[in-house]
Amino acid sequence: MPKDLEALLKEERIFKPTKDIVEKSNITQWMNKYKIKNYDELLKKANDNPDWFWDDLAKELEWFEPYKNVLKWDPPHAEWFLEGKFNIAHNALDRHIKNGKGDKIAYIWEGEDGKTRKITYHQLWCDVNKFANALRELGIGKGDTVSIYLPMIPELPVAMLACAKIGAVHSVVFSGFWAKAFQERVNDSKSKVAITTDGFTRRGKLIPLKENVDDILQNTPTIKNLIVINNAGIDVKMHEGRDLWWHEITENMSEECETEVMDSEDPLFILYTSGTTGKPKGVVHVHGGYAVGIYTTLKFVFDLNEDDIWWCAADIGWITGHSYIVYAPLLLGVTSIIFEGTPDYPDPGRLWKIVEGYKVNVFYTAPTTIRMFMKYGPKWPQKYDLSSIRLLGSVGEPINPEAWVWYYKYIGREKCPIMDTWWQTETGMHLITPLPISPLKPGSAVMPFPTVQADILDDMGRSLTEKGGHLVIKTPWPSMLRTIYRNPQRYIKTYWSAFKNMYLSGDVARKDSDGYFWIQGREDDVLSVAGHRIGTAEVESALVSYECVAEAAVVGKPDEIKGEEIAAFVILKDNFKPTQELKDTLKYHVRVEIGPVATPKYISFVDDLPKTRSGKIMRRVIKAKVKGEDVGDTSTLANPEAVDGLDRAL
Ligand code: 6R9
Repeated sequence: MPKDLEALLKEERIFKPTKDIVEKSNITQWMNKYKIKNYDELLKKANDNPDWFWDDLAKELEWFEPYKNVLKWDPPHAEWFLEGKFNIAHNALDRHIKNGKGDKIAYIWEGEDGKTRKITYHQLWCDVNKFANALRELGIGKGDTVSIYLPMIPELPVAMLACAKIGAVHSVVFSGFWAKAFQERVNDSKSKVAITTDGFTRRGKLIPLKENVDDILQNTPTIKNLIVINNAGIDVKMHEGRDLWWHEITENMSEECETEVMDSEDPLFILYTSGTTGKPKGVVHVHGGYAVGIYTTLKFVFDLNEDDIWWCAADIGWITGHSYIVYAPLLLGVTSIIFEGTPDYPDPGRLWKIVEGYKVNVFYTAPTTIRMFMKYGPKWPQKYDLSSIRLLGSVGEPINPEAWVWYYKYIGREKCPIMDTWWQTETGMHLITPLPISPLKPGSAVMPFPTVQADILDDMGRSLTEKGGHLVIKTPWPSMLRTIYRNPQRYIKTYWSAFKNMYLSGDVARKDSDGYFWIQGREDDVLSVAGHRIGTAEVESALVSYECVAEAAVVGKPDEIKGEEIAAFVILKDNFKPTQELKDTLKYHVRVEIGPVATPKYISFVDDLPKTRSGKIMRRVIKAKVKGEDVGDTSTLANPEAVDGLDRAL
């Protein structure tokens, strides 16, 4: 690490926010209302009375009919804002139009090629209403699922909000996934309509999305219509009776659309996330509690004010984009950036140029991006005026202290607190996070958000301090997942079976003697590649689906920039030769099956894989080998000699 950063890290282990930041913050204003003097008192008061806390904030949103109770907690099922009538789209759009804020800019969109569009709340509201009407014409209504497979173009939030408006449930699939992954998710969600685009460019290269989707639509029996956005302007074949152009079906639609009155607990969306075994899990979020949770966290953690320009540089295809690009900023009525491109294209100054150009005030990204910029060096951010930035955020994986101080120094100019927010697709909102008033320790996500009680447990359920253990959440929160779509048993088994009435996060973490949380990573077999969660099982099954592969084991290999890279160990069927060409073919195969994010960086051919006597692959042993660590106890292995084989392959 460079000397100046080392000094920064050593000298100030604790970074205290300035008096000015503390006094002006939304959380302080709110605390003043209740005469709460400091952070400790806030946590105590909120934890003692969570209903009071959430009730107060829920009232800042508009309910068609008020809820009767804040919470019904019947573990592992929570219901929030019971019997309240609500719609998130009404709160994100109609409420602002009614309050005369229609001319305010909701989104500043910047395309990969530098094109820009500014979309006011009124324009967004009209676009959403027109598309919502078009969906209704196609017979889509309350409770129907719609699969959305789009890059970061303005139609993506429009499509999501239109679904919400008419009570349909959206299921967005990240556009970086290959169509096969889309097929699996469409079938699991039983969607009636799918939405895609003719194509888009990534690093200047054209991705013909519609053509890829055509290949899989023979295998998605529930789909009646495919709606296509004319984005890249390329020639595509439209299937008579099935395919419809977005611009044609919206053309004559009314700009007004009646909002479906939903129950607080009605589903809003499904978002698939990788699990340890088999199929991805369809995490279900609802209208009421989800809205209140993300609204509150964006307001208090990222401290947004009326005039702020907010930039969450994630993809909408992941939960971070759902919560903090699409819904929460609109609920708060602020202006946000949507950026279609990649951070270092056409050069590593791209993000900083956007910050300078639009005078971004609060900026949120992932450690993998910061580590990439560390590699390019400070000269890139130094070319631009970043003085508009007031607060920074990090999400997706643990931020190592080196990256933290780099971010703090070169992007935050040693002035901006960094909100290292820990949360998950399942949690919907930040759960362990600093507030702008918290003293910070680089690399720690600080403490649970008010009302949330988290703990670190050993296998026996005993609370641990200063030791790594299972990170659990002991209290319900409004935007928690309600179930796994069409698989309620899996919901219970995955999250609520390890410890009674506690949510098992699947992460390993440590709590220090000051009560600060340090997240260490996933404890199951989910990889985190550049902040994307990828199940080892998914990559393995893609590998095994190739004709010459007998068996495969996938582990994460630590990587300075991406956090982890995928390393695959493959046993070939007899008669197949382990060649470099075959390695490349396998990489390509996984790419096609799942998508570029899941492509293994390393492939090694082995004769055997270490297994338990019950036949389970011991990924722990393989992982230790990949990391060059001691493999530990191998007495439970059926074939200890396989470990030596790994050595030869590495
Ligand atoms: C929001 C999001 C969730 C997993 C989670 C954990 C890791 C997220 C983190 C973090 C350390 C943070 N994670 N935020 N680890 N510090 N601030 O990323 O959701 O895609 O579901 O991933 O990401 O391992 O369990 P999701």
